[in-house]
Amino acid sequence: MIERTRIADLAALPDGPVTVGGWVETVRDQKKVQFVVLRDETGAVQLVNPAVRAVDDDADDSARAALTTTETISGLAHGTFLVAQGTLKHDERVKLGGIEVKIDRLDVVTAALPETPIADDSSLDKRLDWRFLDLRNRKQNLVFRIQTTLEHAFRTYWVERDFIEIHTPKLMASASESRAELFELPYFDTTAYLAQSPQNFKQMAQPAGFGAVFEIADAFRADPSFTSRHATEFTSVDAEMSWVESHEDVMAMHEELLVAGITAVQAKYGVEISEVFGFELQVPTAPFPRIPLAEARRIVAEGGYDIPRADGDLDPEGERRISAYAKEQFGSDFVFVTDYDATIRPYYHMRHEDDPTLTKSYDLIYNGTEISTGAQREHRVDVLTQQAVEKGLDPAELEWYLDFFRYGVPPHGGFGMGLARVLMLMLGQSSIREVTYLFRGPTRLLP
Ligand code: AMO
Repeated sequence: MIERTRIADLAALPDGPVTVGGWVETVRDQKKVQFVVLRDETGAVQLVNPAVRAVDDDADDSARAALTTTETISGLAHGTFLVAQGTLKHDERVKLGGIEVKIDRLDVVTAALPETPIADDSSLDKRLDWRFLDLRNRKQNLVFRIQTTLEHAFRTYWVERDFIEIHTPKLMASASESRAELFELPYFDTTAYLAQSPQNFKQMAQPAGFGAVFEIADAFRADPSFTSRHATEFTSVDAEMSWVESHEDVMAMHEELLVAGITAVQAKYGVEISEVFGFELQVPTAPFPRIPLAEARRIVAEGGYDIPRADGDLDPEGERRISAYAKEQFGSDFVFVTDYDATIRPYYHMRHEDDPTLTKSYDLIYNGTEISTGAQREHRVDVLTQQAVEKGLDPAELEWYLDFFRYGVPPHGGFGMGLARVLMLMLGQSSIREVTYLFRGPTRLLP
């Protein structure tokens, strides 16, 4: 490894020799002194160089080297990667972190082209065209450090409770959710479909005797829409567990998981989030409020908004309104909307014993937008088959899935949650494109 001190670690060092490496953020080339703001993955530091603009013919080697360094700095393009050796000095007057590095030697590693294709005010689409440059921004960098911590905390929560991590195939012989939004591809002499969700295979872990499982992996939806919350490929955070008595057990695990995740993010990045995003990240407290869908519809209607389909799901405006209600009434950024009508839920959701028109299911809404769907599953194969038929599905095509329920299976339930949606809503961003490493949508396959 090339030896260097990470910029964030400089502040803890005493004054003295250091080596730093990173890319050029800004250059201020004054007559007598030059300043370079150098950034690496941890932060930024000011490098300073007393400018040597000319030397006499009989100048010694060190004077000539100083001239070369000055000329190099004058020619530095934004984005150039370099390594600088120098002397660290703590100085309260330096705005950027109270430290600076006086350059002794500077080596350009790779020079950038002089014109940077994007600027801070470029459109989101343009920034995504140049995502590798866009990601150099402190804000984007922070998003992905937060994502790492969030996923790690989710995994830790599950691993500590003996959930098994699974990796289900993304090439499938049939649809995992509905036949809409399905990507189809040639597969030797047959057709394969990209998994819309690990739904079938995380359920398979129940008759397999795994008890409880989770997966964090890609899911694909051929969704032609251009909303701020839809992608054609997204990271789905999924869990499924045995022995649930109702969707209530799934919600209880789900809210604990989110509290654990956001607590970890707040502990590690709370200060930086308030610096960079300008707000205090709120750690939620469990239990989150639960509102049955029928009541949610009534609350939203009483608030003066008519959901387009009176017997349907909440539309985005309905979600915003029920979320605002939960915030106002319960002080909660999260709300579970429960007990969806069977007509608007998949056949595999279990229905209430006392009212088969309703499912034992929920959507989780966070700061105004749906982030997740969960449910207890129907594990009785005769009921499951009947529900599939009612939905117009051909049981013959589902035989491989129905087999999971024919050789003994415990009652079970779980949820799927879009990782980018959680991040977008946690960080108050306007689109999942901002918090997805490389977004995929109907018109975006590059980079
Ligand atoms: P559902 O279809 O509601 O449920 O998806 C679960 C969650 O996945 C995210 N999501 C998306 N994110 C970005 N772009 C998309 N096109 C997209 N589609 C879905 C959302 C959504 O809430 N099998 C069930 C889950 C379960 O019951 O376990 C399912 O897939 O955050």
